[in-house]
Amino acid sequence: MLAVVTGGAGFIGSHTVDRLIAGGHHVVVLDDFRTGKRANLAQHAGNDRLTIVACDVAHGIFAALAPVTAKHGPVERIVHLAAQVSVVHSVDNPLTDMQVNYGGTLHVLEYARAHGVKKVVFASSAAVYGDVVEMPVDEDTPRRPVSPYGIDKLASELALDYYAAVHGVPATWLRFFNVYGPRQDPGSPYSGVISIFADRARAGRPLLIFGDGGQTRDFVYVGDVVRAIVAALGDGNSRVVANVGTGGEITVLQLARTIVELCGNKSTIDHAPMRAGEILKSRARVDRLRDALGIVAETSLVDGLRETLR
Ligand code: UD2
Repeated sequence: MLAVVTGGAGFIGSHTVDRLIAGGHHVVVLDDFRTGKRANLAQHAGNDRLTIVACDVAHGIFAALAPVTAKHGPVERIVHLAAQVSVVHSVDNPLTDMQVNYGGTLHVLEYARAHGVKKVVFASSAAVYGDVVEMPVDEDTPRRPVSPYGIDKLASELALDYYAAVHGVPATWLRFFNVYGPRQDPGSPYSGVISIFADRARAGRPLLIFGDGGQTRDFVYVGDVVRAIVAALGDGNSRVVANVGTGGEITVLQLARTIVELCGNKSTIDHAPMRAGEILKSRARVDRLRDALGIVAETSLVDGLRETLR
């Protein structure tokens, strides 16, 4: 199978590529390398089943894919992960967010429609729900995003549903909760909290918690997320949406303590004011992930943290 992974040089993307290549597929990575890194794919150097093309999805993917398909045949499946990933950035730059995160999805869908792609899998987000009181959150919870990022992810979901219904482009979309694991970049203040805490705790530096640390998140290991992506890439489940989480939750304070303990050093835990727009609780209902896609997150938080720290 020839599969395209947009954002394939990123954190989740590169793990997806690893899995698809291990499964014997030919993979084409489209990435603009703004946040993706070639180093994330260095393990496949010299493998002729991986083709890497520099491409910004906001500008379309037809031209980037034409030489590849001329050589290797038609694209059968697309995993669309390329995105502007920061919620905070989207608040300050809603137009860029729309161009990349919604526009990019439309470009992918236009390609899929024109070329009869057999499945598009899209990375949506828990951000489409906004601030929800009732936990766990199921997929039918009203979508009330509170950021341009969440709005563009939701708009993308609607576009997928429309292209599936009207143009017959099979599509499945997954709402990721808090994904973590190796290769997540701790480089920005808005990087995933586990990447930041791991980076600091390893160096014995203080961990900074925003608020009292009582807020909870459903942290799901990237290996489990990739299993869900690959399951969704198969036939069936068109117009199906599923949360991707563990169904559990942990407070940020407990998380910080666990990471310090695993590192076995003396990082202190400090506090700063709560971030604006912060949600207090987040936990996925994961029945649909199990029932529709046959996936249950199986990596415990401690095992996933150990792997991340290693
Ligand atoms: C996650 C997603 C985001 C969006 C959102 C939807 C990640 C990295 N981000 O944002 O893309 O889908 O969910 O709701 O998955 N924290 C600290 N100290 C730090 C960094 C973070 O205390 O140094 C706290 C932060 O205030 C929050 C929690 O840790 O309560 C998780 O923060 P995050 O940035 O990893 O993810 P989140 O849930 O804000």
